[in-house]
Amino acid sequence: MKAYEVNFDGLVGPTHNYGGLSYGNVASQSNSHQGSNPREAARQGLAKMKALADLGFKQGVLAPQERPDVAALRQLGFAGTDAQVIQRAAREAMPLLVASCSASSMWVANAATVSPSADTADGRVHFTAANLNCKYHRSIEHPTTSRVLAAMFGDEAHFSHHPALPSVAQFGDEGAANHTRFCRDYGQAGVEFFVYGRSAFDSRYPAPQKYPARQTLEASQAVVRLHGLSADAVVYAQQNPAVIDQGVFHNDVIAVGNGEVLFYHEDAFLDTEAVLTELRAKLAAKGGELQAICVPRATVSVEDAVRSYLFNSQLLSRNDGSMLLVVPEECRNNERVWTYLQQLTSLGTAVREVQVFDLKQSMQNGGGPACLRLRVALNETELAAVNQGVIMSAPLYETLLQWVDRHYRDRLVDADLADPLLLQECRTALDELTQILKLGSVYPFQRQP
Ligand code: SUG
Repeated sequence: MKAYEVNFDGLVGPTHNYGGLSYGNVASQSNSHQGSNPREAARQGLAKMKALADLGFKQGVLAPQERPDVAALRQLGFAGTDAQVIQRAAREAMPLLVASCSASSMWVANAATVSPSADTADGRVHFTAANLNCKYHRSIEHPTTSRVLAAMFGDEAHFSHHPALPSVAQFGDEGAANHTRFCRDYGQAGVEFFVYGRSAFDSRYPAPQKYPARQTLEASQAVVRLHGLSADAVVYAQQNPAVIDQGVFHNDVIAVGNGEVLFYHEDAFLDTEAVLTELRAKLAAKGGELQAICVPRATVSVEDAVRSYLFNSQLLSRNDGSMLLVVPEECRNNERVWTYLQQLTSLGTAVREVQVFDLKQSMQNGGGPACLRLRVALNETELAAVNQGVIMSAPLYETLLQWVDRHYRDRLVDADLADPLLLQECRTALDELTQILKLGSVYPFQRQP
């Protein structure tokens, strides 16, 4: 049966702002408290979805979350009406209000880890929502993420959903941003590659000195067990702690894979040779041949990789077997990276074309093309079982564009987050969105008695 990789892109929410909330994420830190443009951010994301759908790639959309998260603020002791909760938080603990307003759910590569049915013991597609427990503003995402994923992939004959792992640092889980699947064909059994930053229970593993390692080995192992993956189809690799300390907070900032191709920076992993040997052997046992494309540090430094987000690109398979690399505009603005990219397409690898997208609003918070999408490999039957309301089409694109223009502000600064009207605007917008995408009642405000 034919199978596809479907990219579900996170729709940027109406409170998109630059909160400076992610220590260890260079862009988030350096653009802290600048004014943002939520409308532009959502439009940039939609333009990428539309362009890729027009090129024939299967494309879906993942809804944003209710923000400000008033329930989260109540849990922290702010009481009264919703407006009073927001205003009290603004007066007494602005950083908490900012965190409760983050539109960070747009980076859906962190929403969950997904294993296709060809890899799992029970032949269903498995999803584990990521606890994202390293950052408070992200740790509040997973309950709604789980409801949205269940509303999109509701058919239990084909889809199995696991709640987030225990929300403690020892099981820190950042979802698909640290997970890559290699295969010969999307419908065939493949090899799942789990990259972790540290071990929580074994002090023999080195750890970064400066910035946090968000993903633990133990979290990745738990996901492997939950999804029913067999040992011959799994490879673990430790991310190089030195690159985490240079701002590589997720593996998808330094490597990307698709099909039989791994595109990675020379400094991405610890013990790279052993990792490649294991990947090559396990993929070969599944009938595939690993194509490892290494970018040497002498050509592109880690600093250039972090600035340009060269590796936070989407590697997309075209019908003729070649691949398209989708990169952010920042790659064109970096001379060394752009020179490299111009050579890449003629190196004789599967990568034949590079397309550039302007995603500046998201990039300024450290979210490039790959952060904005969750990949779900589906066969034709599974694809037909997905809630069709979330599959991108020309009419859906037009509807969403008009919806954004109707409801989103074009400028947001910290002071605006204290405006209770913003909460009403968001709820009105999201209520309408759940009807457009046919999601049912997934948001807390829709579920209150
Ligand atoms: O978790 N930024 C996100 C960016 C996530 C990128 N995702 C992947 N690499 N897959 C993060 O650090 C910044 C929010 C702020 O500062 O307002 C933020 O959460």
